[in-house]
Amino acid sequence: MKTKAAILWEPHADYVIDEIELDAPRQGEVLVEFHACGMCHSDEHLVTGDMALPPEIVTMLGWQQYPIICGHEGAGIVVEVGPGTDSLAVGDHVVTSFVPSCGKCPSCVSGHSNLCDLGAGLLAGTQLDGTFRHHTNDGKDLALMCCLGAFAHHSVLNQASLVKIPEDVPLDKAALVACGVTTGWGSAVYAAEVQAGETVVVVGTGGVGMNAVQGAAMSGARYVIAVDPVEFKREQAQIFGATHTAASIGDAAALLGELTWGQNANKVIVTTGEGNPGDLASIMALVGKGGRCVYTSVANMNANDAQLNLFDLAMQQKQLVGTIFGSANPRYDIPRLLGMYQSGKLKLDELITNTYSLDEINQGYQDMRDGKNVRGVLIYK
Ligand code: CXF
Ligand code: ZN
Repeated sequence: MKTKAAILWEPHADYVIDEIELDAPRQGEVLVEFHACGMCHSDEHLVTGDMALPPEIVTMLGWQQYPIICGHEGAGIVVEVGPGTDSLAVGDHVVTSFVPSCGKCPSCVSGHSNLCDLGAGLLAGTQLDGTFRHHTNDGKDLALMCCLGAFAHHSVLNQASLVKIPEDVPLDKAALVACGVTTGWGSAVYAAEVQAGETVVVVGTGGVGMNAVQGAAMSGARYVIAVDPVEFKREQAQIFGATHTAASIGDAAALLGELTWGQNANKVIVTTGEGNPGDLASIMALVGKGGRCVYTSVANMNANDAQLNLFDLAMQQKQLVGTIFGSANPRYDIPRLLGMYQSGKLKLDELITNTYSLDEINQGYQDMRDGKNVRGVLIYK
């Protein structure tokens, strides 16, 4: 079939909106008609090249990175099922999961499906079986971000990459929980294990960080300090439960010192759109004795050097932990978070600053770069 997609032909380029050819779903796959897709900062790493592998590695592995269809925060409806699909049916409402869950590997069966073994293929560009379903009209294969490709009106995806959701949740709100909400909220609740009365700093309050603020406040933190250079985001953070705001890490350090009489933060959660290895030392200085820094941001995948005072790390018994997908279990936590939204306990409506059509995707990403959006959402239907 034909559908419409935003194609990124190479790093540092605009998305090109074009008609594409989509194959029928194969074993365990479904055709999804997307209704909405959030515009996460992680897609931007394909544009900046931060997530670009060296070309010789890509060739050696038989992978493809460009041209690619990005988009990993999608929500839609199943319109066709392929053979052997046992967990989804036509008409099911679904959101994407940017890490698939096979349900069988050691990570999945031990309750860490954000680390599913199928994640090994996230950068391959293909579907999970190593082949392509998406092609240009003149027959060139198109890669997919995280096996998804939600910057398109339709995609063919493996059932392991989809989570069924209740039909009464609006799909534009549901899309947010596919990545940003779950990643941010889980960073606070699971990875940081924020406890009642704690002092929490969230560095970077975009579509992920705003939900770390929300998760920390929900966990009973006494102080939640939102750090962002953009005034609009500092204002918005207060809607999600920030008790204080700071424009920079330096300002946050001064504020923390006053609020805690020098004890500093129990938890620091790093959710900047891009991870900057040069910031690590100043971020770790915000962490108090016995405290924990949770690193959620995506940094350049080829950057290996970061500054860290190892004496301070050991002597103050600090922890530095990474997290993917907020250490959540997509198939458990996505419906759980949507249930909390339906009961009025989780804010989703307030996260959407602007909506765009697929044709307006480049404007939407420019608005993100300009700090105008907590989350921009593409609406297809
Ligand atoms: C990212 C993590 C790296 C792969 C793409 C998705 N997470 C959230 O945006
Ligand atoms: Zn994302």
